[in-house]
Amino acid sequence: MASKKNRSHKKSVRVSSNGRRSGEVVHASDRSYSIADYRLEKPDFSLRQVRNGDEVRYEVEGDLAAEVPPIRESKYLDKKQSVEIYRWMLLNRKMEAALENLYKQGKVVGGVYFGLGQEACSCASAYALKPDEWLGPMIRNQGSLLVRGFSPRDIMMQYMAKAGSPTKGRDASSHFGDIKEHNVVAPISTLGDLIPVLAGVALGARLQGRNIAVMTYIGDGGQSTGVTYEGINFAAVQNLGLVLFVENNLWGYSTPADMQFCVKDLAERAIAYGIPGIIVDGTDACQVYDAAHEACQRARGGEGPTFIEAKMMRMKGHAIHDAAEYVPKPLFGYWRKRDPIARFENYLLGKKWLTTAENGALVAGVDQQLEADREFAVNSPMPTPESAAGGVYCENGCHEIKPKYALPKLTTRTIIKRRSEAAVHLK
Ligand SMILES: Cc1ncc(C[n+]2csc(CCOP(=O)(O)OP(=O)(O)O)c2C)c(N)n1
Ligand SMILES: [Mg+2]
Repeated sequence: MASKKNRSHKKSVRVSSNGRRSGEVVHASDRSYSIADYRLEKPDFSLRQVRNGDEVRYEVEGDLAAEVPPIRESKYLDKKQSVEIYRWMLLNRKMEAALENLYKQGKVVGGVYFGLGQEACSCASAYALKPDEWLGPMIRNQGSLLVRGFSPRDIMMQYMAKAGSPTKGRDASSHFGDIKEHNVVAPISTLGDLIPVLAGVALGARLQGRNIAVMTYIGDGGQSTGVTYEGINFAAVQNLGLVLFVENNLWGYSTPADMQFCVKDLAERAIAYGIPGIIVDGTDACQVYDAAHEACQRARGGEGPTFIEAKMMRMKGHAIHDAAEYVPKPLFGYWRKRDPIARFENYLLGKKWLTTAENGALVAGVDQQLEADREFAVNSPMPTPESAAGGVYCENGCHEIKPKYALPKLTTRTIIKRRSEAAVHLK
């Protein structure tokens, strides 16, 4: 991985406060950073924009007939864990199918965003966190929310703006979290803004004497924002336990990744931050989990952030209103063959970690749970008009933020004392 070399490179060069280097000189030829790549195949195609008068369309070029690779054996997952992840992925997919139906029945207020094709990335990554660690999901990470303990019922009620939903009907989309039980920071729509927030959570935990892993996500489009750079850089220089999944699903709205950035792999950007970068096949739950687990372990050991690029394809439009007509059809065919759930299911059956009968029972259990949650959510009440006036200002001390792990090691008094000592020293 890139990190060790980067860090030793940092040590060998003295940099003065004005940025001038002194001492040992590092030649470009000495730089031998590398990015770990866990994939068993490297898709080889690119998109080209074709203009015909006012009409703009994309054409795909490359090898779309390649065989689907096997799932890469996990170094860490046992049978029970693997089956659990598989179940989360199924729940994720089937819950989104239920949401789509609810939308078509006119029961959803607002839009619906799907993570179709990205279930392995959401579920296997969040599965690597410990319960008292933190997650900041984005819109496609409903699977991560399920793994963190939100129920399909919570999510369905949220989309239908029901009184019992996490935001009590105030938001009809994914803007909810829970800082008390699930340790989930609500998604921030302004792309990239979650990254410094999660870095801040890791910093807060450190001030309380704990190195924890904090995980968040950004897309191939969103990673171009300035705050993405600021957030990762902050985490890097502060050595904070940020685990960042860059979900390269090949599209940001209707912009193909090929028109969003020029680097071959987004993970290469890790080199510029001086942190480890890893590439995984985002449709392979084992690769996603292994990379997430290793990054979490680094975070817990105080070794700083990790940048993980997960490659896959967004298998629907940006949201339910977008039919994704601009995506060349052969691309869907290619990625459908790499469906993360079907691949993982075949892997588990082939390994005899799941029998056909067990699989049938598991699928039926997921269907049953979803049907019960859907019924509950559909039949639960909308908020009363009067309730709109409540919950705006603090009514019961809920704004009080208590330390999660311990009291900060540095008290205000110590900081003031140190500052005044420093001031004396300067005089
Ligand atoms: C700073 C900022 N710019 C633009 C937007 C509008 N916007 C919302 S989602 C989106 C596309 C994001 O694409 P990507 O990051 O690849 O994520 P994906 O939708 O593929 O998961 C854009 C441009 C925004 N929310 N924030
Ligand atoms: Mg994208």
